[in-house]
Amino acid sequence: MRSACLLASGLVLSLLGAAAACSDASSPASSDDAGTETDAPSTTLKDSATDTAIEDAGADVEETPTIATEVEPNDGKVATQIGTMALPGTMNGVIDPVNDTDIFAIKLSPGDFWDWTATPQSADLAPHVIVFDTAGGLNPNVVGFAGAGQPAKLQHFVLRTGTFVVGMRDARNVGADGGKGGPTYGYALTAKRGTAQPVSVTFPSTKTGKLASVGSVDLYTFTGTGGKGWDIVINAERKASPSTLDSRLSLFDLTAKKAIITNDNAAGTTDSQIGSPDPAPSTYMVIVENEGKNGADLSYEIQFNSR
Ligand SMILES: [Ca+2]
Ligand SMILES: [Ca+2]
Ligand SMILES: [Ca+2]
Repeated sequence: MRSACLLASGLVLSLLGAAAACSDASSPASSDDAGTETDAPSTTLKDSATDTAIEDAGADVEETPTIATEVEPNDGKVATQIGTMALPGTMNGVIDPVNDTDIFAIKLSPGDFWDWTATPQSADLAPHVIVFDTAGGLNPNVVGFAGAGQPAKLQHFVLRTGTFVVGMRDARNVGADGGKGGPTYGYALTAKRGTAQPVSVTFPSTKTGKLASVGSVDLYTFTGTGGKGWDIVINAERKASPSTLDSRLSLFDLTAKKAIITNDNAAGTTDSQIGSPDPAPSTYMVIVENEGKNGADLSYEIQFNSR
């Protein structure tokens, strides 16, 4: 049901709800052109204390990382209480007092690939980082987390325009007031441009893979399918030796710089599947993500099937 997938529009609802990404389970790839996207009005969220001169640096401009320190209140409960983080860069903050949330507006563009790392400053913090679209569009939430004292990794291939924020919490406070936080719960949250290194595939073929962490993605790329319709199928829960990966699968047109489709779950499974009867000839990126919380075994098989 599509409506159940849309993110709540309120910041707090979006954050706490961590709603599932939108599924267009059986739609052909050519049909997903929902017109709900808007450019992020970032200037309305600007925090002068952390503003910098390189806010609008594009990929073709040399980007100097910005180092900043959070300014409270930034819990995101109202729109004026959101910080700003310039990318690439590092935000230094503290989960303090207990159950603190730190929310920063960020500017992302379709086709961007960002590597996030949330490094705790002591063994107290179990870092949890989330990037989501407060406009309630079709961008799925992306999440990375780690145990106390360990760095949390998050890779984010940006699918669509949106009004994005990044949020920091203690993982044990997510979904409930876990009572974690205090002056020793400091973190350094860093965003760098990642280097997409997709595996080239042709149809038909089958690959196996394993995400490096709960917040990691795997990337595949293909150019055209010889005019044939196709299906891309993940088997994780359904593979002979089931894994704990709860996959999400997206398709992005690298030539048009445009997201085509995202699927969380095919019918009757947490595995994902996308397809098209009449693909446009172009070069595509296939993004395999994890939407689950169980990182015990993130292995999977991915089939690239011709119709
Ligand atoms: Ca804080
Ligand atoms: Ca805060
Ligand atoms: Ca899934």
